[in-house]
Amino acid sequence: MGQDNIVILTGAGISQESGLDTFRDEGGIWSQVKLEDVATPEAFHRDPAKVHSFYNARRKRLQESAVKPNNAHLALVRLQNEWPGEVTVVTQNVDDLHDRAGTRNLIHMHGELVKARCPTCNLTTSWTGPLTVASQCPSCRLDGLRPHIVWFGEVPLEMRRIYAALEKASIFVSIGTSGNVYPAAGLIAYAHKQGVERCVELNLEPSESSRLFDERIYGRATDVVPAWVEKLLRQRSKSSSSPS
Ligand code: BV8
Repeated sequence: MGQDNIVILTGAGISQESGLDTFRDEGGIWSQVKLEDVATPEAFHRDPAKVHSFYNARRKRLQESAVKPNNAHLALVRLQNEWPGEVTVVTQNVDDLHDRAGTRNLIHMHGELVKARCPTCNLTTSWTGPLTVASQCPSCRLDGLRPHIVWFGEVPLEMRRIYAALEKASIFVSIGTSGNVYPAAGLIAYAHKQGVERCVELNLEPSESSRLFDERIYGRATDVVPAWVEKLLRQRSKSSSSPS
């Protein structure tokens, strides 16, 4: 049964107004490239240069000055600062906009664009420039470094920590995700199973699992997320000041 904790799942929609493409919207990333060619271990084995070039371009875009955290990212930091319980943010996004906004207790379940990983010694290291087939691991000195990204067919990161956070949450919020990719898309079902009392969807449009949410608010993330945070904090301060 939940305590006064919140788990927030975010997807590409929260970063769209910061200038980053989503995946499945019209003109999104998966309409520009086939995911089988760039986001699977098989693709990396077959053509590492092509996979590097896909992620190098996204890493470069992320570091352009126009790309920065927006008011939705910042509203979640406000919630963390003002909410009395624990607020865990689980992101499917590989961008670093939550980090730059100052989010704490953040889980990057699909990895991070600004890191590289050595498949030989497993070192994960900060990597802001391009990766090539000749990029060497700073620890074991072998080449073959890969982007620190969870590809299709690989197990997402920190799943135990995510499930544990949901087991002691009373609110689950899903923001800017279409609900197509598992296990992230299954977290709403897990939240229900754990008796999470309030499940909220904030998105531009209904997701694949919208019917499972108790509360659904549709609009741009920079509008609906700050407004929802404000409403939640106001409800909270009213209920804590009213006599019991
Ligand atoms: C796993 C790499 C086992 C990172 C990504 C059937 C066949 C084969 C496989 C499967 C199958 N069924 C399930 C699977 C498993 C598979 C899967 O789910 N496939 C799907 C496609 C069917 N999953 C896996 O392989 C995962 N691994 O299952 O391992 C396991 C698991 C647990 C425990 C034990 C074993 C691995 C998944 C790895 C995913 N990696 N890509 C990268 O390059 O970035 S996926 C990719 O999709 C991104 O990472 C992204 O984060 C993720 C989710 O997408 P969204 O964020 O939702 O983005 P999308 O574009 O879809 O939606 C955006 C939404 O925002 C829209 O709704 C839109 O309306 C809204 N929006 C737009 N603008 C705004 C907005 N909202 C608000 N404001 C706006 N301005």
